[in-house]
Amino acid sequence: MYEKNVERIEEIVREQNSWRMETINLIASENVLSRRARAVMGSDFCHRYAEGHPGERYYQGTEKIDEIETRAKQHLKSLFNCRHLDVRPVSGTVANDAVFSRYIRPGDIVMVNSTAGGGHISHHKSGSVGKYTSNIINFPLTPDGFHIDVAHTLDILERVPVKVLILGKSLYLFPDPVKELAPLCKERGIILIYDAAHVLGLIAGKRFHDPLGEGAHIITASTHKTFFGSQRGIAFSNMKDSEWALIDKGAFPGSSSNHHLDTLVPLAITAYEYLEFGEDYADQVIRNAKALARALYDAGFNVQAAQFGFTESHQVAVDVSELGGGDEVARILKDNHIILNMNLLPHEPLERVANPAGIRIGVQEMTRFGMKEAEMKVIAELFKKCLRQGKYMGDEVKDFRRQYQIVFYSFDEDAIAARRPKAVEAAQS
Ligand code: DSN
Repeated sequence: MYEKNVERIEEIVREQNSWRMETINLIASENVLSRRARAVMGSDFCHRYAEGHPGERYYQGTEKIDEIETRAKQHLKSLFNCRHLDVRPVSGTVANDAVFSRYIRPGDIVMVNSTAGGGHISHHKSGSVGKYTSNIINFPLTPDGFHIDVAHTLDILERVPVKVLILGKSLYLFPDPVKELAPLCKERGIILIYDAAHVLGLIAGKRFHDPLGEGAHIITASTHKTFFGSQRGIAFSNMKDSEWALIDKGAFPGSSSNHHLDTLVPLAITAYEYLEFGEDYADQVIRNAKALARALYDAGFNVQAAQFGFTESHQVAVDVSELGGGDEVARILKDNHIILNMNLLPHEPLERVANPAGIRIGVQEMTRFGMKEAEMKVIAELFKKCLRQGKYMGDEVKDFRRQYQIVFYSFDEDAIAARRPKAVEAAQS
């Protein structure tokens, strides 16, 4: 009786798979797995449990996942140059909760990036931090809105007994000031947490700043934004073993029991891809973001932070209020097969959240599909035709995107073949 419904679900998945390969995806929090990483999902591991740590499980039959988890941890630790790392949180928000629950008590004062300033929902009253305290204050921003005002922040920290700072955010153009704030945090015993969800792949590729090296106490992140892994979370630190034991308990049993082995397996593959290709990829991501920002600016768009070179990350922020606002613009672009999201800009009131002035653009996924600076110019031209000239460009977008189907920075066969120098190909034919 319900078989037709099953067929419809299967059909929707097929539709999604082919439609997404014909869109230009610029959602800043997404990325794609390589074919080889994706192919290991749906194995027997999708049925299994493995609480605890490799070799110290609460279930029998975990030897195989023990080896995979051990390898994933070992290589992620070397990428992030840290002593402790937990791969068990099943998302970035779960990683945040595992950590916040250890440090924040009722009444504690926590300082975060505001929502309009780009802060993540889990840092706020309605999210994870709000479960533990309601004393949440925002970092003051410089007039451009994309930087924390360091002098003002240090002044607040001198006067107000802040217990925890949470740096890192979701609208993230320039590195937050870890090295400027860490010395005072150390002196005062303030816990400096850095949420690297958006920029993990740039940190691993050594093309952003190094928040752990600069003095952050602990890093949390999701593993699927600029870092092109499966959808999971991690936490890592160089803290003392005795303190890490608390975080360990925060991850399990504090915020999860089984840790979804099916998505852990591709993450182990991604770690190897990153060790081999991460620096080249991160380099190209940042080049592409700068190139797209410049091309949009030259096409007449109100690209933010022009005076600072637009961006140092994978993101570009554009004020589109003169074109109807973020909601309207994101819808027009979607109708043309270009996918991104509306975004509050710094200094906008929260009431504008349903149609904010901004759009947020991330270039990491298109970079993984092999696009470079020249392609960013094409994308800016498509924006101009859709948004400034009111033309339907959907067919052109699809034709353009169909040329970029290989997932680069991977060990996929087609990526390897495409990288091979022409002379080698000629010699083999
Ligand atoms: N809110 C997501 C984003 O940045 O898109 C992250 O969880």
